[in-house]
Amino acid sequence: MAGVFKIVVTGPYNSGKTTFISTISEIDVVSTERKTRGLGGSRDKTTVAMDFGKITLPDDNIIHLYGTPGQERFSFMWEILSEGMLGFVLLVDGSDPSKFVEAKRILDRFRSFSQEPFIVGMTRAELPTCVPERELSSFLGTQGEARIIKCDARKIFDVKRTLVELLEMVLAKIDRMEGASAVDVSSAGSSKEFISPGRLS
Ligand SMILES: Nc1nc2c(ncn2[C@@H]2O[C@H](COP(=O)(O)OP(=O)(O)OP(=O)(O)O)[C@@H](O)[C@H]2O)c(=O)[nH]1
Ligand SMILES: [Mg+2]
Repeated sequence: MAGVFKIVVTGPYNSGKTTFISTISEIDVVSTERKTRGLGGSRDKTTVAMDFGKITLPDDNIIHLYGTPGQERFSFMWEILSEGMLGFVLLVDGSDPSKFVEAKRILDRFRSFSQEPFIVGMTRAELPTCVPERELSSFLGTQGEARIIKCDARKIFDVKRTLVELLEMVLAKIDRMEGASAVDVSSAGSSKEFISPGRLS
């Protein structure tokens, strides 16, 4: 029996969330982009509610990808979109340290309502102003908890690698839960047989 698994992609304004989902989604991304108002820069569109994309694995299992809006004023959507997710990707523009405070604020909010695994994808890593991964990791306080990997949201190889690493963390968590027999893992355990990261590659 096929399953549907949900992954959320979040991060500050302009970090690459919509691009990440569009790069890998097999359907045209269902997007709620609207014209930017007074945010500066050369962009003309920003996500105001959500993005939605879909990946069907060869065995008919499906991953649903939900992208959050980046702007704080739409943050009421974050928890709604995260309901039932297996894990999340936090995308951060590594070339713009002025966005790191916002990235940490988003991460803290997500941790306040979710204990699911997450991975940090550092976008714009090819730019000379990009900081080393360890600098972002220490700013976010994620050392030992979550990996940071360079991820150009425009490149399918990078997007796949990020999702595969996250799914491996999800599987490791399910393994730990199964090890702790006192915990009820009935739903998570049944997920495990489906979400083999190898099926993404
Ligand atoms: N140079 C470079 N550009 C990138 C990279 N990743 C994403 N982008 C670009 O970043 C821009 C913004 O991407 P979006 O996907 O719209 O960002 P977003 O996070 O959805 O933005 P909001 O919805 O407004 O929060 C796009 O032009 C992408 O092509 C990267 O690794 N390097
Ligand atoms: Mg967007």
